[in-house]
Amino acid sequence: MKAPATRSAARGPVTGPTRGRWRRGLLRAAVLGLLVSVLAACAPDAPQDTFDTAGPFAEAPDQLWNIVFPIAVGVFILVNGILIFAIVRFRRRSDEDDSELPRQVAGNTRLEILWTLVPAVILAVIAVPTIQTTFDLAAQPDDALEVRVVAKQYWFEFEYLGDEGQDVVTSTQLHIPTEQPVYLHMEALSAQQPDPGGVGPKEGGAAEGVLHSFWVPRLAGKQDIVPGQVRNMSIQADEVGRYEGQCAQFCGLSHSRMRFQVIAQEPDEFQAWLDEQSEPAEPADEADEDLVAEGEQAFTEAACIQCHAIEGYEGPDGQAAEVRIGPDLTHFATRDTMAGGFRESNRENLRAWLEDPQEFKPGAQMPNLIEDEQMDPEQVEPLVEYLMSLE
Ligand code: HEC
Ligand SMILES: [Cu+2]
Repeated sequence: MKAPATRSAARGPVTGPTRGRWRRGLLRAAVLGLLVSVLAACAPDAPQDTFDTAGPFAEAPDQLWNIVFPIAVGVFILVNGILIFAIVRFRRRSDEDDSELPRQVAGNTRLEILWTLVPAVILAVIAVPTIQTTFDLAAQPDDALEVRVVAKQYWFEFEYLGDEGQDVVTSTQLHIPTEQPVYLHMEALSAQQPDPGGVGPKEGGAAEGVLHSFWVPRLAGKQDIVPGQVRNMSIQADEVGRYEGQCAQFCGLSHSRMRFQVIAQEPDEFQAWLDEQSEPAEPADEADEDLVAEGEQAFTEAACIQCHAIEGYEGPDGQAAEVRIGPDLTHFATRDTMAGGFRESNRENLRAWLEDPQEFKPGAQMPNLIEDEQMDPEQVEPLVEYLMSLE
């Protein structure tokens, strides 16, 4: 059948008031959308700005963007320009407008070839630097510091590898030296099973983690961490500073509270930090010794020892704390954020955390030990004193 020759034959008449309401709604949505985008771009201090790159592994994808974005804008303007032209030029001018349809060009071979070839050429041109950059970013850089990253619900563990790593394990705050590439070996592990340590396949339940994604926008692109696999990526910071990161893949109830910080230090300061972390904590001077001793004992009695490692710890019967289900607490007091880096680490927050982890961080995989009758409420204060002495 031939297409209907007139427009009013093709569809029923749209009455005036309905059309007006539609137009006003569309206009409002457009203005609101524009306003939101403009306001979002005005954030004065954006700690996770992908354009404010701070190292080569973030600059490479940014440079790619510099090529692709102008092309995309060109295509956008061209396509939408033609679209708007067609809408305005061939619009129905009134309800009584019975004019002919514009000239139909379906099946025009020359046009078909043109608009197949042009995008193909554009994509081919973009593919060259994209593939090059992808391969460059995937290679392990020379002289890299190697760190294992473990993603768990809902926090990151960091294990410094090799002899120079000195078996240091920490969480939530990743210290790195400036101007040196850091090559990450990333795994997703179960939140309830102990982490046996080391890169590679894991036995039993430890491997049963969920999908996460490691993202420090100013230092590198985003990399998914898939359970049962080791995913690699490099980061590097050219300047001393603190770079905010987060899990960027929905991984459960407290996904939005799964953050971390990369702390870049001068190489000698970093080395001093690493040396210090490799030793048991030195009790802080201002700590109340009796309370600390009480807290140290409570650490075993209140079941903390079943999930947390503390290097050099000795329980009432000489027990060592070595289980890696929750974060390693050896130098807990040297970190200034806690529980996935979404809150400051201080006495008040620590108290709130121990009293009710679920209230503090919904979905957290640390049980409420008071409710479970493992911990006496009286033990909270000594535990706070003890943990805050771990420097
Ligand atoms: C069943 C395992 C388990 C037990 C028992 C347990 N925790 Fe935890 N703990 C965890 C997990 C898992 C996390 C990480 C939660 C998160 O951030 O989502 C955690 C986090 C913490 C943190 C924050 C650490 C950091 O670096 O951010 C502290 C402090 C802590 N626990 C102290 C304790 C104390 C004290 C006890 C004993 C009263 C205890 N935990 C008992 C599993 C446990
Ligand atoms: Cu996550």
